[in-house]
Amino acid sequence: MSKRAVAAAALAGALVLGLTACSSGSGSADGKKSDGKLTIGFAQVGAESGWRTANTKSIQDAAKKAGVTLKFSDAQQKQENQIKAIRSFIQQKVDVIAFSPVVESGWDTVLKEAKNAHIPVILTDRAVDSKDESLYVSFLGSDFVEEGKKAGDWLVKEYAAASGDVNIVQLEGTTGSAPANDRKSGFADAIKGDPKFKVVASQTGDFTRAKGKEVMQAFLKSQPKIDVLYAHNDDMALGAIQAIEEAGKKPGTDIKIVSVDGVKDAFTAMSQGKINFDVECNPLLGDQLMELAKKVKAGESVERRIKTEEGTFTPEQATAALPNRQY
Ligand code: GZL
Repeated sequence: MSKRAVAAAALAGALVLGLTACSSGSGSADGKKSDGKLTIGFAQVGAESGWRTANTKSIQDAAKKAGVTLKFSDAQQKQENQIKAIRSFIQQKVDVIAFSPVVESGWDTVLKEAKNAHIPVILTDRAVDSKDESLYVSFLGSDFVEEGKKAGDWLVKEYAAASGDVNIVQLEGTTGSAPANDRKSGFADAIKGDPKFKVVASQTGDFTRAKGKEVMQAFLKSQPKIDVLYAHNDDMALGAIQAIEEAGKKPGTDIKIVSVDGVKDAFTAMSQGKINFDVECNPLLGDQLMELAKKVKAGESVERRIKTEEGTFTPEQATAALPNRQY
């Protein structure tokens, strides 16, 4: 066969292969993938913090590794955008919907639409306050009350010998979100036994560095004496550190800081003595989510509540962990 004929045959073969590959994923008439591949629609909160970025990467990497088709949306911390994304996933007839609810309330209507479309829902990271437990099959994420308690327990130990008032300012997470509500209540429970601990100011910094800095600047102006900052996440703590330093004070010394998440930038601040204690909140939920979604699609029973493993870090522990910290 001439060279030209061989080349023509090879090109024809490649074209056929290509078309076959494209058509095999098209699925049945209703648009639902029928090639056995799992398709997940994931509605992410946003990209507000180092924790969220690590969480998104974990989910995207895990989907690739598991051969899962991931339809991903970033809601820019707006509930209406998450609801729109969930409705779009219902229209696209995905196999499973997963999301991290930006706030606890206001989900029943759209989750009932998913239920009526026979699309199972998995909650990751944050919870909803719906009374109707049939609206989701499982909740994979941290125990935020426990995280707040760990922060408070550390403070009680740290100030065991102190006699005078310990004035605390609190940077809260996104208003109405499960981590903000629960980290606040867990912390309050841990310190309520000793009247010397006084939360003299508490305001949302919306989990961002910029807002955390802005609110800390206001605290520094309005509060005559601040001994401790309790930040519901590291990004707000890092923003607050900038404000404290610009006010001529030493974070970690003049104002002690206890935070939550355990991201790399916070560990760097801890190694510099600027944050005194960090309660880990594990963002690496991707692999567990893929396994869970595969079981759900296969009709297997799954646990209603799956809590993530996480620890706490002193400056020494954070410094030692820094070189290998993934996020
Ligand atoms: C907690 C997560 C929180 C993090 C913040 O699981 O929802 O949202 O603590 C993030 O950093 O913005």
